Amino acid sequence: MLKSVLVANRGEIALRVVRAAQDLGIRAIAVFSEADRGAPHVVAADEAYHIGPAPAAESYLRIDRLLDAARRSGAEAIHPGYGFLAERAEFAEAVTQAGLVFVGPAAETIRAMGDKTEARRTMIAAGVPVVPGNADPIASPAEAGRIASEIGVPIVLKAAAGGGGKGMRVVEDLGEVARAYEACAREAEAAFGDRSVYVERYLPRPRHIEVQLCGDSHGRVVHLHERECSIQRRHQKLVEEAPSPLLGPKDRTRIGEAALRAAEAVGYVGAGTVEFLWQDDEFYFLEMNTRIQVEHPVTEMVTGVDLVEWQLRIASGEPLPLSQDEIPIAGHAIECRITSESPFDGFLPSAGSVAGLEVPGGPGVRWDGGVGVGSQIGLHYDPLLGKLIVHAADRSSAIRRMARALDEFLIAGMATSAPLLRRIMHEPDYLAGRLSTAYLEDHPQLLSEAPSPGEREVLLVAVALLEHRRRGMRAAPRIVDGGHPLPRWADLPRSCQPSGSGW
Ligand code: MV4
Repeated sequence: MLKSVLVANRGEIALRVVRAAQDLGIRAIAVFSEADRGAPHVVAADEAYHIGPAPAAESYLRIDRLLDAARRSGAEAIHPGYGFLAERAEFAEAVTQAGLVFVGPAAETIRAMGDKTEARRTMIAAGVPVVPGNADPIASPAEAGRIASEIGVPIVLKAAAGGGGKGMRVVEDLGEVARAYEACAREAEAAFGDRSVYVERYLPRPRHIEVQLCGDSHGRVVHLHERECSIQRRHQKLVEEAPSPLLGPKDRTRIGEAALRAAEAVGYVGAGTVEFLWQDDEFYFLEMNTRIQVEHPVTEMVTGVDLVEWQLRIASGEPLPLSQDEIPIAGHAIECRITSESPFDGFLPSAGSVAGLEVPGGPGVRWDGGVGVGSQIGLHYDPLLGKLIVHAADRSSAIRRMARALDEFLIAGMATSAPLLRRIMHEPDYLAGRLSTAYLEDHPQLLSEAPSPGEREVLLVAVALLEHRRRGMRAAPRIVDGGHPLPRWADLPRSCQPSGSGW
């Protein structure tokens, strides 16, 4: 087993990795930018190294500074988390060349899956279904037009070096293809330094289902079933669950086996995910993510596997702890992402200081957070504050439990996604499992402003209640603001309550 690992990340995932390492008796080494002094991942780690000013380009993205911190700390391995450098082949390569263990797949695997046309060709060769289209980069506008007329509109043009929806262009009209191709290639050149573009048939309302994989360095691969990630906004997921509510046992087996073929085709080592689009009883390979993902906890809750522990065991050269038939699904799990964005203001990022934080608890509730009271939430990094995850026997119990946990959850000091998530947990289509990647566009009422909740009043009550609970007082509080008694949380009009009729 590794003895030490440097966590090249911040926020909730850095804390998540620190905890998993410490659970295994591995010394956890944090790094931090100027903005993250005293952050929870830093406090929790066994050691921490300053790597530069707040901007990520001068800290968390600086390979030289990370390697220097690794050298100074004597770290044996580097865990990249997600985002930042997690899927940069040159980082994995630099880590290995420095004589350290990269907790993730080989640099060549990262590079091969980062090129979306190469990934498509690999999957076709492995017998994994891909969206109809072409697998080679398109050479000219004329060729784009020819392929489009073969497969028919609508089509989507994608950057070979893209992924995650960046540089995607939907074309509805054959006459527009050549111009769209030029624009897409130009954008791809500017964004990724690579103007290669490929074509797929466009699926209008697909569901997004992904399969979790783990491979060890002894040639074995298992999958840990699927996650449903259809509720998203501009490619940022909001709610994820496992298993997918609309997959029967037969389809579950089909998609799991396809994901295993994908992993075997690239000799996958580490934790990874195969993303599929699902439409009309068919599924199609989309991308392979060569990292631990934000939504990994829902898989952990239904399989009982600690995926970060597995990553560290795999990186230590250990065999996979379980075989495929030892990984059943038990119950249902849901994750809600709490971000510092205002859902009723076009998801405007919201900055501020965390004035109060009340984290839910009780049976089947998990909070993977990266902030504490006093944390400054700025605009330098991703807005993810933490993730609320619940597990229950079945989907409707899990939804009720999530609604309850969201009611308990309280963060004061900035706008968050929590009110929107509460609404989703009561929305009939969500309850019925009628999900698609167009869910939010199809339910615009969820994004309309709450009926005059008296935001300041609610906030004052929240902060006062937090203070009350912090002092360990039990009696019902009488909260007074400027001489006027304020209502208790439970006394607020229903429209002001997170779980009230207005939500
Ligand atoms: C698509 C598609 C429809 N048809 N490809 C967006 C993220 C990137 N990984 C690929 N994406 C899509 N590719 C074809 N041929 C629709 C999407 C898409 C999407 C995919 C997954 C999750 C959310 C999405 C939201 C909008 C569009």
